[in-house]
Amino acid sequence: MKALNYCRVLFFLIIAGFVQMVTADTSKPNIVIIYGDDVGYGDVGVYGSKMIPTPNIDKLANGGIKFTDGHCSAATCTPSRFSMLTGVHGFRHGVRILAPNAPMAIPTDILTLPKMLKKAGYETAVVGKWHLGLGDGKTPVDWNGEVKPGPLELGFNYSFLLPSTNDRVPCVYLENYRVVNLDKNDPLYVNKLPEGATSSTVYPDARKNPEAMTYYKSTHGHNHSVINGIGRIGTMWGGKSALWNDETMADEFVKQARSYITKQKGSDKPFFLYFASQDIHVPRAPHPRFQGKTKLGYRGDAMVAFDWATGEIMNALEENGMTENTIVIFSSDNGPVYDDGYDDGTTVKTSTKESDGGHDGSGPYRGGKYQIYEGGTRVPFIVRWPAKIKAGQTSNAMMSQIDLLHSFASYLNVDLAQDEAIDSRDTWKALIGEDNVGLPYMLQEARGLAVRKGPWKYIPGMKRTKRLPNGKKKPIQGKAELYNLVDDKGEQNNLAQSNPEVAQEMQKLLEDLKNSNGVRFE
Ligand code: NG6
Ligand code: CA
Repeated sequence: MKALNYCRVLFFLIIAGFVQMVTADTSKPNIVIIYGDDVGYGDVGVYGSKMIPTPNIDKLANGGIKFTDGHCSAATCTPSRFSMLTGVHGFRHGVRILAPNAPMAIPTDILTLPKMLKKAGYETAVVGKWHLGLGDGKTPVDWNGEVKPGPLELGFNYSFLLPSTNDRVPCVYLENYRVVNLDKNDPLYVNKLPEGATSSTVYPDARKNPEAMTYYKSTHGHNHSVINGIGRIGTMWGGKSALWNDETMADEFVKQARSYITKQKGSDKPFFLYFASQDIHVPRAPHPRFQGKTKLGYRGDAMVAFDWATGEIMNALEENGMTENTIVIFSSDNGPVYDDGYDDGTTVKTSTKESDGGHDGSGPYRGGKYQIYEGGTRVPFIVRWPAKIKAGQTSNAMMSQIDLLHSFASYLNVDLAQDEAIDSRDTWKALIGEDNVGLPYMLQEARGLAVRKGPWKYIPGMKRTKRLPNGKKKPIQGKAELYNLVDDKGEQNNLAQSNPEVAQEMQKLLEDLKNSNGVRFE
């Protein structure tokens, strides 16, 4: 009898699994982007990290494709996110790292990734770090009323945000248009108290009260309002009941993402979730259960927390029977940084040898966050989609996040107008492992631009000013740099002098791309 029941259950499970397989509509997969903040190429196990355990991210990579030449479009946050969500390079819109309370960087009348996906019938949501500005810039944002325009005007149906960065005010969560848990009697103001306004809560100013920084001290910058014992960029008043807790931020975002995923179960629409973790950006404040999990201080421990969060998203998909037909993309907004303004005990890289207590967040690449070298934009780039993508692949195709918009549009048959997503190209085949070349050329953005084509990487000489002993400033023209990344992945041997034709050709390509405003440049 028992055996018979067992057989029945087994039979039922096989049929249920089969039904799920045949009903999964691979023409409209769910899409989840898991986006890290300042996570470098070498911070992930499958990319070579030995000192930070990342079993969940490794599992994701082993279940799909690990790209070794995958890039964010810029070496800092705002332009990278801008490009991923619009398919347009940040420099075309003058996009830089945004200050607290900055207005929206993305105009509401241009195409975005979530708007395009909505056209294809998707439900769309963003959970996590925003840092793309809020409000129209004409009237100051009213943090006590409806905060808009924001992600909902850019095509997201739902948003749960850390409005700027975790080192900038306001230190509150924003759900759709409203600050979460805000007490009307303690209104929230950012950067400026409106005339006549008072606020019951005033936070210490780190410049006058450095002793208020009890969590750890800021080593440079980050010295305005002190919130939760941590100095922040910018001043805020009020909103005490709404303050986030830095140590539970990862838990909060996971909770929101889980709840969103679970709500999609049974829906006849596919969904897109942009999950943007604050880890491992400063101030790194991993939950105590992650503290001490690595020998690398809070930076390494925050990476362990991010790995946990990644695992939780994967578990949520699994629990809802969505693993098979969800494309999960894992990446980061820029390369690694060690000391980014907080005295959090992160060991500055001195050696890449574990025995020396070293860890190289850029892996074998030169430079990191803010820099034009490969370490600034070459980041972990993982794609998994069990229904279509064979597990266990490594691809050396040159890829950029800026191309996701066009690639998805082409798979989902959404037409793009000539003036939409102009820098985004269709790399769909490479994305699913059917082409291992990827992009023929690629722009990289930091303070200036660089261009890659074939084996070559070209960085034009930057104009700088030099201070002379007499105090006067003299403009100097920096040297152009040309590297052959096939022979020299660490960008050590500048070949610009010995290969002037190649350098010239690359300079021309860069100029052409830069000047191709308004028209799609294929
Ligand atoms: C810098 C901050 C840095 C970080 C960065 C933005 C100082 C001294 N440094 O201005 O801590 O917040 O901006 O990082 O203020 S990003 O990943 O969002 O681009
Ligand atoms: Ca970042």
